[in-house]
Amino acid sequence: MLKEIIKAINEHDSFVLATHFNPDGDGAGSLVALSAFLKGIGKKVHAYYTGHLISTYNFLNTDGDIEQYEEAEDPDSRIAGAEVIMLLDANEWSRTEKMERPLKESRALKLVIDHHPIEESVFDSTWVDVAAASVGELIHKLIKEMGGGITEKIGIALYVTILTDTGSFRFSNTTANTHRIAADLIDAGVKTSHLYQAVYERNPVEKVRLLGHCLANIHMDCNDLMAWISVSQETLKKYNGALWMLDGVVEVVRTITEVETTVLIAEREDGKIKVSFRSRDKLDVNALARSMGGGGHPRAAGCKLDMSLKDAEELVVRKVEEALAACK
Ligand SMILES: [Mn+2]
Repeated sequence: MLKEIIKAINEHDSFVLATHFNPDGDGAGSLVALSAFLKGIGKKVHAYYTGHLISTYNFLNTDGDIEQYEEAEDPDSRIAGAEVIMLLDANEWSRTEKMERPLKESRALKLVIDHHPIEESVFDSTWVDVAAASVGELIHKLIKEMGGGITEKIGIALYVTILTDTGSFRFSNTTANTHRIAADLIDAGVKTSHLYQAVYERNPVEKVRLLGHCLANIHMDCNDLMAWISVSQETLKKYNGALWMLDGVVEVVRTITEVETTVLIAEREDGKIKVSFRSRDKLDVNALARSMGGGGHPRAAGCKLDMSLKDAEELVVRKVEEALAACK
């Protein structure tokens, strides 16, 4: 609960913050905002992520507030020595991939701030609010509760968490409170159109060309209730692209009138298959992803499969077919 998070902050001095592998705008923005807030009240903070922070979000990290785990200086001893560890925008250690072991083994107090449904908590305290559109909304509440101010850096980082996790205030997770928080951030000086451009209009041409390829190769299934795209490493190489460039593709596909579910099936560099599910308003894709070892939100979820791209396509289409039949 929030109270326990505040107590932990008041009673301790050294913090390690972490988020999920390949942080998105919410993961990265939440790390930056919370670490700036904690540093501002005199705490020692290290914030780490694994995987790749896409260059889009570099502008959030000009002061190096968040560090790539493998490139950071001695992160394991900092994790081991921290008094408090906070996991943001995730509620399973495995979502941190290579950081899982050091985080688990640390004797720090372990807290979670998240908005994904949680199955079973292995943490000392969790503050999970599935009604929050972004974890940044929760960080905003935490800062306000503790009497903190919204500095320029915190305001920008929090606004990015909301912008990205609500698809610019378009997704069904957008609430009146989301807009109230956004208004507060604007009052604090956030320049909205500038941030919109920084996040959405800094695409390398390869990403836009790859999007063109994806849109030209949409598969329709389940009586047109399902639209899916499959992208191999070979295709990524052909377009000089990378996996992160597929971010946002499923949301474009979901705009097709009759479609309830859209799925992106993509081959990672290590041969594993990344699957992203989106649904419009019926199918619980969190439950669907969980049945394949993943998870997320009811309208946006994902999983990782250890099989060939072809096998993954067959499995996913069959699973979606079953799930759609069950929810009719
Ligand atoms: Mn999030």
